[in-house]
Amino acid sequence: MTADLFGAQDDQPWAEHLSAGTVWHHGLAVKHEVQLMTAIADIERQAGFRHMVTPGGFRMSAAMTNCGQFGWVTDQGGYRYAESDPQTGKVWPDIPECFLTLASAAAAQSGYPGFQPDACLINRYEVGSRMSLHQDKNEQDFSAPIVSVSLGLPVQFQFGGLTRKERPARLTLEHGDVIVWGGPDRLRYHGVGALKSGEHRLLGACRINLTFRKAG
Ligand code: MD3
Ligand code: FE
Repeated sequence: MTADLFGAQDDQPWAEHLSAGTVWHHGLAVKHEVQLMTAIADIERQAGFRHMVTPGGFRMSAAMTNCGQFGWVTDQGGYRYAESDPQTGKVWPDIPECFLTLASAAAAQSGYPGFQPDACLINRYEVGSRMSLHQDKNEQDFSAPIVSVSLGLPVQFQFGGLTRKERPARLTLEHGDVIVWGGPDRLRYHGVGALKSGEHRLLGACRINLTFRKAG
Protein backbone atom coordinates (compact mmCIF):
# COMPACT_ATOMS: atom_id res chain seq x y z
CA MET A 1 0.00 0.00 0.00
CA THR A 2 1.39 3.38 -0.98
CA ALA A 3 -0.50 4.91 1.94
CA ASP A 4 2.07 3.33 4.25
CA LEU A 5 4.96 4.85 2.29
CA PHE A 6 3.42 8.30 2.49
CA GLY A 7 2.21 7.67 6.04
CA ALA A 8 5.83 7.29 7.14
CA GLN A 9 6.36 11.02 6.40
CA ASP A 10 3.81 11.80 9.08
CA ASP A 11 6.07 10.37 11.75
CA GLN A 12 8.64 13.12 11.19
CA PRO A 13 8.16 16.47 12.89
CA TRP A 14 7.31 19.34 10.53
CA ALA A 15 6.56 22.99 11.09
CA GLU A 16 4.10 25.50 9.65
CA HIS A 17 3.52 29.21 10.22
CA LEU A 18 -0.05 29.82 11.45
CA SER A 19 0.41 33.57 11.24
CA ALA A 20 3.25 36.11 11.50
CA GLY A 21 4.17 35.35 15.13
CA THR A 22 3.03 31.74 15.47
CA VAL A 23 4.73 28.49 14.48
CA TRP A 24 3.13 25.03 14.83
CA HIS A 25 5.73 22.28 15.23
CA HIS A 26 3.87 19.05 14.55
CA GLY A 27 5.17 16.11 16.60
CA LEU A 28 8.26 17.94 17.86
CA ALA A 29 7.88 16.56 21.40
CA VAL A 30 7.13 12.94 20.45
CA LYS A 31 10.74 11.84 20.76
CA HIS A 32 10.84 13.23 24.30
CA GLU A 33 7.51 11.78 25.41
CA VAL A 34 8.82 9.32 28.02
CA GLN A 35 11.21 11.85 29.57
CA LEU A 36 8.44 14.47 29.66
CA MET A 37 5.92 12.09 31.25
CA THR A 38 8.46 10.97 33.86
CA ALA A 39 9.15 14.61 34.75
CA ILE A 40 5.41 15.37 34.99
CA ALA A 41 4.92 12.43 37.39
CA ASP A 42 7.77 13.76 39.51
CA ILE A 43 6.23 17.27 39.63
CA GLU A 44 2.84 15.80 40.49
CA ARG A 45 4.31 14.10 43.56
CA GLN A 46 5.47 17.50 44.86
CA ALA A 47 2.59 19.67 43.65
CA GLY A 48 -0.54 17.67 42.87
CA PHE A 49 -3.09 18.48 40.16
CA ARG A 50 -6.09 20.37 41.49
CA HIS A 51 -9.22 22.03 40.13
CA MET A 52 -8.88 25.73 40.85
CA VAL A 53 -11.83 28.07 41.24
CA THR A 54 -12.26 31.18 39.09
CA PRO A 55 -12.89 34.61 40.66
CA GLY A 56 -16.51 34.14 39.55
CA GLY A 57 -16.76 30.99 41.67
CA PHE A 58 -16.59 28.36 38.91
CA ARG A 59 -14.49 25.20 39.31
CA MET A 60 -12.16 24.91 36.32
CA SER A 61 -12.69 21.68 34.41
CA ALA A 62 -8.99 21.19 33.67
CA ALA A 63 -6.88 20.10 36.65
CA MET A 64 -3.70 22.18 37.06
CA THR A 65 -0.32 22.32 38.67
CA ASN A 66 2.85 24.36 38.04
CA CYS A 67 6.60 24.26 38.05
CA GLY A 68 9.04 27.15 37.94
CA GLN A 69 9.63 30.26 40.02
CA PHE A 70 6.06 31.43 39.36
CA GLY A 71 2.88 29.36 39.25
CA TRP A 72 -0.40 30.52 37.78
CA VAL A 73 -3.24 30.32 40.30
CA THR A 74 -6.84 31.41 40.54
CA ASP A 75 -9.25 31.61 43.45
CA GLN A 76 -12.04 33.91 44.63
CA GLY A 77 -9.39 36.64 44.93
CA GLY A 78 -8.49 36.65 41.23
CA TYR A 79 -6.02 35.30 38.67
CA ARG A 80 -2.32 35.79 39.44
CA TYR A 81 1.14 34.29 39.62
CA ALA A 82 2.30 33.01 43.01
CA GLU A 83 5.78 31.93 44.10
CA SER A 84 4.43 29.19 46.36
CA ASP A 85 1.77 26.52 46.03
CA PRO A 86 -1.29 27.63 48.00
CA GLN A 87 -2.07 23.98 48.68
CA THR A 88 1.22 23.19 50.46
CA GLY A 89 2.86 26.57 51.14
CA LYS A 90 6.02 25.26 49.44
CA VAL A 91 7.73 26.77 46.41
CA TRP A 92 6.76 25.13 43.10
CA PRO A 93 9.05 22.36 41.80
CA ASP A 94 11.84 23.51 39.49
CA ILE A 95 11.22 23.39 35.76
CA PRO A 96 12.90 20.12 34.68
CA GLU A 97 15.91 20.42 32.37
CA CYS A 98 14.12 18.44 29.61
CA PHE A 99 11.23 20.96 29.67
CA LEU A 100 13.61 23.94 29.39
CA THR A 101 15.59 22.38 26.56
CA LEU A 102 12.46 21.65 24.53
CA ALA A 103 10.81 25.03 25.17
CA SER A 104 13.87 27.11 24.35
CA ALA A 105 14.71 25.04 21.26
CA ALA A 106 11.14 25.39 19.96
CA ALA A 107 11.19 29.14 20.62
CA ALA A 108 14.58 29.57 18.91
CA GLN A 109 13.39 27.60 15.86
CA SER A 110 10.40 29.94 15.70
CA GLY A 111 12.38 33.17 15.68
CA TYR A 112 12.49 33.81 19.45
CA PRO A 113 16.08 33.17 20.56
CA GLY A 114 17.01 33.27 24.25
CA PHE A 115 13.60 32.30 25.65
CA GLN A 116 14.00 31.58 29.37
CA PRO A 117 10.62 30.71 30.89
CA ASP A 118 10.15 31.20 34.63
CA ALA A 119 6.69 29.63 34.75
CA CYS A 120 5.23 26.41 33.41
CA LEU A 121 1.53 25.74 33.86
CA ILE A 122 0.52 22.11 33.48
CA ASN A 123 -3.11 21.50 32.51
CA ARG A 124 -4.65 18.04 32.65
CA TYR A 125 -7.88 17.43 30.73
CA GLU A 126 -10.16 14.46 31.35
CA VAL A 127 -12.96 13.57 28.93
CA GLY A 128 -15.36 16.54 28.81
CA SER A 129 -12.86 19.07 30.22
CA ARG A 130 -12.44 22.27 28.22
CA MET A 131 -11.07 25.78 28.44
CA SER A 132 -13.16 28.66 27.19
CA LEU A 133 -11.87 31.47 24.98
CA HIS A 134 -9.46 33.76 26.86
CA GLN A 135 -6.26 35.80 26.60
CA ASP A 136 -3.10 35.09 28.62
CA LYS A 137 -2.36 38.48 30.12
CA ASN A 138 -1.30 37.90 33.73
CA GLU A 139 2.38 37.96 32.70
CA GLN A 140 4.60 41.03 33.22
CA ASP A 141 6.27 40.92 29.85
CA PHE A 142 4.37 40.36 26.61
CA SER A 143 7.54 40.60 24.52
CA ALA A 144 8.41 36.99 25.43
CA PRO A 145 6.58 34.24 23.51
CA ILE A 146 4.48 31.44 24.99
CA VAL A 147 5.34 27.84 24.18
CA SER A 148 2.68 25.15 24.42
CA VAL A 149 3.30 21.38 24.36
CA SER A 150 0.41 18.95 23.88
CA LEU A 151 0.53 15.34 25.08
CA GLY A 152 -2.06 12.56 24.94
CA LEU A 153 -5.47 12.69 23.28
CA PRO A 154 -6.07 15.16 20.42
CA VAL A 155 -8.28 18.19 20.99
CA GLN A 156 -9.87 20.96 18.99
CA PHE A 157 -8.00 24.20 19.61
CA GLN A 158 -9.55 27.62 18.96
CA PHE A 159 -7.12 30.18 17.57
CA GLY A 160 -8.86 33.52 17.83
CA GLY A 161 -8.01 37.12 17.09
CA LEU A 162 -7.09 40.10 19.22
CA THR A 163 -10.74 40.76 20.04
CA ARG A 164 -13.24 38.30 21.47
CA LYS A 165 -15.70 38.84 18.66
CA GLU A 166 -13.34 37.65 15.91
CA ARG A 167 -14.38 34.11 14.94
CA PRO A 168 -11.62 31.65 15.96
CA ALA A 169 -9.96 29.28 13.50
CA ARG A 170 -10.17 25.66 14.64
CA LEU A 171 -7.27 23.26 14.52
CA THR A 172 -6.59 19.87 16.01
CA LEU A 173 -3.68 19.66 18.43
CA GLU A 174 -2.16 16.20 18.63
CA HIS A 175 0.24 14.34 20.86
CA GLY A 176 3.70 15.92 20.64
CA ASP A 177 2.62 19.14 18.94
CA VAL A 178 4.44 22.27 20.09
CA ILE A 179 3.16 25.75 19.27
CA VAL A 180 5.07 28.97 19.79
CA TRP A 181 3.08 32.24 19.95
CA GLY A 182 4.72 35.59 20.19
CA GLY A 183 5.02 39.10 18.82
CA PRO A 184 1.76 40.20 17.18
CA ASP A 185 0.02 36.95 18.24
CA ARG A 186 0.94 37.03 21.92
CA LEU A 187 -2.43 38.39 23.04
CA ARG A 188 -4.68 36.40 20.75
CA TYR A 189 -7.78 34.85 22.23
CA HIS A 190 -7.61 31.05 22.38
CA GLY A 191 -9.49 28.14 23.88
CA VAL A 192 -9.76 24.38 23.96
CA GLY A 193 -12.89 22.38 23.04
CA ALA A 194 -14.24 19.62 25.27
CA LEU A 195 -11.97 16.56 25.28
CA LYS A 196 -13.57 13.66 23.43
CA SER A 197 -13.30 10.16 24.79
CA GLY A 198 -10.47 8.00 23.53
CA GLU A 199 -7.50 6.03 24.68
CA HIS A 200 -3.96 7.31 24.18
CA ARG A 201 -1.24 4.64 24.24
CA LEU A 202 0.77 6.57 26.85
CA LEU A 203 -1.76 8.74 28.73
CA GLY A 204 -5.02 6.80 28.50
CA ALA A 205 -8.20 8.92 28.45
CA CYS A 206 -6.48 12.21 29.07
CA ARG A 207 -4.60 15.15 27.57
CA ILE A 208 -1.85 17.17 29.23
CA ASN A 209 -0.70 20.60 28.07
CA LEU A 210 2.46 22.36 29.21
CA THR A 211 2.47 26.14 28.78
CA PHE A 212 5.78 27.95 29.21
CA ARG A 213 5.73 31.66 29.96
CA LYS A 214 7.92 34.49 31.14
CA ALA A 215 5.72 35.63 34.00
CA GLY A 216 8.00 37.71 36.23
C1 MD3 B 1 -2.44 31.66 21.60
N1 MD3 B 1 -3.86 26.35 27.68
O1 MD3 B 1 -3.30 27.42 30.07
S1 MD3 B 1 -1.96 26.66 25.46
C2 MD3 B 1 -3.70 28.19 29.18
O2 MD3 B 1 -4.24 23.42 25.80
C3 MD3 B 1 -4.09 27.64 27.87
O3 MD3 B 1 -4.20 23.83 27.91
C4 MD3 B 1 -4.27 25.66 26.49
O4 MD3 B 1 -4.57 28.33 27.06
C5 MD3 B 1 -4.22 24.19 26.74
O5 MD3 B 1 -3.78 29.41 29.32
C6 MD3 B 1 -3.50 25.93 25.29
C7 MD3 B 1 -2.06 27.55 24.04
C8 MD3 B 1 -1.89 29.00 24.02
C9 MD3 B 1 -1.33 29.69 25.06
C10 MD3 B 1 -1.12 31.03 24.92
C11 MD3 B 1 -1.47 31.71 23.76
C12 MD3 B 1 -2.27 29.65 22.92
C13 MD3 B 1 -2.06 31.00 22.75
C14 MD3 B 1 -1.24 33.08 23.59
C15 MD3 B 1 -1.60 33.69 22.45
C16 MD3 B 1 -2.20 33.00 21.45
FE1 FE C 1 -4.25 30.41 27.61
